[in-house]
Amino acid sequence: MRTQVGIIGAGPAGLTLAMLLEREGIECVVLEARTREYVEKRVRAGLLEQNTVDLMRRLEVADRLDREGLEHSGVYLRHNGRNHHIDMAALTGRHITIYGQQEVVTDLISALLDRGGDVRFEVSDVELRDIDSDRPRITFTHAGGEHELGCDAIAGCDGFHGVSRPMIAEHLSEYEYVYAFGWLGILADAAPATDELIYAWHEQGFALHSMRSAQVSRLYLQVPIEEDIETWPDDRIWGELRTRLGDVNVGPVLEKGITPMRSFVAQPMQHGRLYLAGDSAHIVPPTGAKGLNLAVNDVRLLAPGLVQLVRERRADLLDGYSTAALRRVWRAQDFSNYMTQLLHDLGGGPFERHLQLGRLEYIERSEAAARSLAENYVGLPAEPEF
Ligand code: RFL
Ligand code: PHB
Repeated sequence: MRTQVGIIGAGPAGLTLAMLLEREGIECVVLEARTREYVEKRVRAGLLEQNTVDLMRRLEVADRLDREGLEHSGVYLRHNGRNHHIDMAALTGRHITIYGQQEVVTDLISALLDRGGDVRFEVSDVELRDIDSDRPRITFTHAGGEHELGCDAIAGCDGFHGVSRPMIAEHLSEYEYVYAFGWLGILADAAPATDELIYAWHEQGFALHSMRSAQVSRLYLQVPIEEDIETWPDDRIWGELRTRLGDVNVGPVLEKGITPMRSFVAQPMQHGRLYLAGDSAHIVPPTGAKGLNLAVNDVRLLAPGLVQLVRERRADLLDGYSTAALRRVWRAQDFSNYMTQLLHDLGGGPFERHLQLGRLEYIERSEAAARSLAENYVGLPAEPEF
């Protein structure tokens, strides 16, 4: 088999890249380890930056997003029992949109398949070969048979635990910070008790009130790292959410899980004819809501380079890919780390906690401080695509 671009992973990065290439008439094949059903149900991110929404509109995959997405103008920061509204639309002129990652993934898959795109689910034994040459290959198993896919370039969009990054690890520098806590997240069949997201500082730890629709809430609690989910029956979760967030509406828990928190960057995001995008190259703690948005931005910058390589057999745009993408990655790393350190119990004792309260009050009192937070949260304007 031959194609022009081989894409590993059908998450937001891989699927958005496939759409960008499809629109330019570039052939690609997406190889995904999981089933279609699994990737369309995997509950993860929920907050889209304006840049991400704009790109989905440009790709003409935003009909449902425009109908069902909840456009928000800001968030609340909560401490000492009161909510303070940060009006991000007023401060930046830009909005944020709540729309589940699995909905984005579902929309992208159906648009790709409608347009004759080639997405293979349930592939295994994926191996990348000859990436130092102009004829890289991917070997994999699918539907019981062994296959080989030759291509001009490979996009490693296979997430943090994928096979792409380890392939080129010896050529990369890796930077990592692991936090001493995680997030216990639930999806609940209960109307959100708030009109905008609430990010709460609390003596007992951070909590976040998010949502997926007018009927479904998404809620998170800071918990110690390696906490056993079995020690968190629903009653305990609701009790703790009420303590940290004030009023919450209780309902059946549809999903629950614990996510570790990590900051990670591998750079450069390319070697030979392999280009990394999204979580395969970088992870941010979810407090800044940046992971999905960064993944989408990476491939926005990668696509023109791949188009040039296929059409003109030149790689000057691709050569600049990593540098261009990393600019936003490090900005998002700093912001995500800042939001995490502002709101969580970091274990440093009362002095540290008072500093956090001092910072929160500064954001409440200073428009400059609020604007700085807001422009990072909604996302700085997209960098030009070469
Ligand atoms: P993904 O989504 O992990 O997709 C990678 C895909 O590759 C497949 N795969 C393979 N396929 C073939 N062969 C292999 N060997 C493979 N190995 C892996 C996987 O099955 C998968 O389908 O990476 P991508 O596309 O880079 O997208 C990144 C985002 O998923 C991630 O950054 C966000 O979910 C992070 N995140 C958030 N981001 C936001 O922008 N806003 C948020 O509000 C937000 N909240 C969150 C989050 C992540 C969370 N968790 C669970 C990690 C909240 C949480 C709780
Ligand atoms: C979510 O809705 O899942 C969500 C929202 C904001 C975040 C993280 C997660 O910062």
